[in-house]
Amino acid sequence: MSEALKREAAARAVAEITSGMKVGLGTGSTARHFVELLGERVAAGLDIVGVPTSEVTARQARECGIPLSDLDTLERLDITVDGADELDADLNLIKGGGGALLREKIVAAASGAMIVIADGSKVVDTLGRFPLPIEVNRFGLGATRRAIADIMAAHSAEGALKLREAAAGEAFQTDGGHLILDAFFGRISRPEALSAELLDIPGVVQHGLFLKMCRKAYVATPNGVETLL
Ligand code: ABF
Repeated sequence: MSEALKREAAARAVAEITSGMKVGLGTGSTARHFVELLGERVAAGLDIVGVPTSEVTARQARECGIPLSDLDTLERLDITVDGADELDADLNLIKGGGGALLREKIVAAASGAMIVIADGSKVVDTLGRFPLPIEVNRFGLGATRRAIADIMAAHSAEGALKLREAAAGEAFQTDGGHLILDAFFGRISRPEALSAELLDIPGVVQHGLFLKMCRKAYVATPNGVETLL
């Protein structure tokens, strides 16, 4: 999908931001358009404060002149705008392809509303074509892997469970110092049950299923930006 179309979707989200708002700033290429366009509005006088969902986004936001704070100071936000790897008709999401799912979920959960901006290729009938990112503690990785693999089997997963690498032979590390296992389900027919079962595993920190958190999506398509509610 063209960057121009993604930027158009981001512009629709920016239009919802008003002075006085505390705004969660998402991660990824589409969220970057949001940060850049929001920065232009801040330069024109919009009075907001942002909370980034990753170190990458924090750098982008500073470059764009957006005043930043954090969730220790603010506790609650008005709105979060973020990208997604998949979204279904119920606006349930898979996120975490960029490795920021934990802070993204913390920020989204602290927000009064979450808006997703994405290109049309992210819309699916059933979640799971995109591998589900699972953020895990380094301690006891073998036991955690086994527990997740057992759950994948119980959910008829079609594929493997892979440790995400930053480079050949080097494990990717999240901002929080954890690792990510990518679980290739193929399709996830019972996302609520899967979410609860994964979170029951002690070594699982968080996963990329964002269920009932998003209330609106601006989706870029060749025919223009569609609004999903
Ligand atoms: C981030 O946005 C991640 O959760 C997700 O993987 C990514 C999608 O990136 P893009 O907008 O570049 O497709 O929030």
